[in-house]
Amino acid sequence: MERVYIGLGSNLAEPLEQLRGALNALAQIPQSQLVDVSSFYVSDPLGPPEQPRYVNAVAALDTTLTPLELLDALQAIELNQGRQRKAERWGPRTLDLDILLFGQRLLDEPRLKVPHYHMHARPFVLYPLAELAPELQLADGRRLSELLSACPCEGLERL
Ligand code: PH2
Ligand code: MG
Ligand code: MG
Repeated sequence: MERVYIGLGSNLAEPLEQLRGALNALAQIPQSQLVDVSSFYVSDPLGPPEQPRYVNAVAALDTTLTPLELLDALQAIELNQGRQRKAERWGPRTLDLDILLFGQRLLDEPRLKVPHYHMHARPFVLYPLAELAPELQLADGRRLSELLSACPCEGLERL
């Protein structure tokens, strides 16, 4: 079993319902157990500013799936909830499920980089993650507590 942290985000089509649906779906992934979920947060969009605010959360999942098997399962959930892949970088989306951390693995594959790129600078990832694992140390040696103190809690509201 490996402990995986997954970032959830939505800013289209009833974001709260999108996250609730995603959590139900995460609980059904084979060879896996959904073990914890953070509070939900409303966050200012990172990227193009003319898009709605996001709802974000982080979930902890224990799994014996491989990283790419889990990625396939997460992308299937995104598609099932109406995700459309658009060219615009960081544009609005119905549901985004990102593998943030996968045990103590460091992955650099075309489809998957772990730890998730830029997570160290995103308050809507770090603050919910810290609810679940305040003492966390990333596989690359960085401590979550250090990342948090360098990442102001701007534009983030806990629901
Ligand atoms: N996701 C993005 C781009 N911008 N902004 C917020 N606040 N929350 C997100 O989850 C988010 C974003 C691309 O994945
Ligand atoms: Mg994302
Ligand atoms: Mg994504």
